[in-house]
Amino acid sequence: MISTATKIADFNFGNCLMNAAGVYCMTREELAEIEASAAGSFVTKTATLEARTGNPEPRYADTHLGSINSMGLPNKGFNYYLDYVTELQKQADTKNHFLSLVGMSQKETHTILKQVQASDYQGLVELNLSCPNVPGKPQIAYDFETTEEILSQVFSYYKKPLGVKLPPYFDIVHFDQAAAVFNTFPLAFVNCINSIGNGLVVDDEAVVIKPKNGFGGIGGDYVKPTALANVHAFYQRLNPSIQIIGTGGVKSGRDAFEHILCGASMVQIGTALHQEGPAIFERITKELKDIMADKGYETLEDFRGQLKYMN
Ligand code: RRO
Repeated sequence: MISTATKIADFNFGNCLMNAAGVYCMTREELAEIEASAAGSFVTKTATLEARTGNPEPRYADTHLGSINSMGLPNKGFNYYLDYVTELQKQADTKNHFLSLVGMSQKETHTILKQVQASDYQGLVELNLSCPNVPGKPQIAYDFETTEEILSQVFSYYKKPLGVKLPPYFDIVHFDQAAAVFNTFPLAFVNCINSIGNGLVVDDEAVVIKPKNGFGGIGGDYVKPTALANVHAFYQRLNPSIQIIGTGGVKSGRDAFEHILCGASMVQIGTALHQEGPAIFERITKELKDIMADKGYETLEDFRGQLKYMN
């Protein structure tokens, strides 16, 4: 029997595939569609203390090789999502879930996380340190000092399982520096990668999204090599207790296989899910199982992190 089951911290998942935050996760209706699909879990849209409308439309565009977005953190406020995952948690046959959160300031991040700590929710939290699209707010995880400060404060009161969503890094020294920071905290996971921030797509003579004069986060085929590099760089550097979630450029079983080979314990799908809908989970699960069967692998542990180098 070939299985794509996996585990993050103490949470079991029947399948390693799920949505990436931002896609199919803004409303309960969308989340319920992922819950009912072959996905092993869902993550909610990154939520702030208060609801936000986000940036002006059009703010997402599909392109030949992927997507560009500058959504600007639209969400229904963290209580909307906290209530939903807490409600689901009470159901007997429920999956385990991820609640994605960040404040519009450090103070707000702590206000939110203190409320989650005090709540009945016992599931996983993903702290988004990498939103590229809020004008005037840099991606937190590119500033290692601030990242360290936030995480030190968070772990002084937050005792439930928590991971971080990271932006892509592009330099070996930055992989080393980032991993050194993350290794000092009891993180359950890091999720690599968020979209590649502030790309620009041009159609004829114009930008394709309205906010920020067309600048936005890039996803899809463009980002897979960067995503794999980040997954593997952190797999090589992080304490084994910190697991890796691989996100970026997954639209086939082969792409998911490569993320796992590079060290991912769970694999998220963003752009391709937006383009294909929740039926994608069944297709990619089958494709991944077919590859595993061809290679004689029965579980993800048989090949996770086993990327081969040249001598
Ligand atoms: O809402 C967004 O604009 C957004 C977020 Br919070 C994020 O983390 N990544 C992204 O590509 N878009």
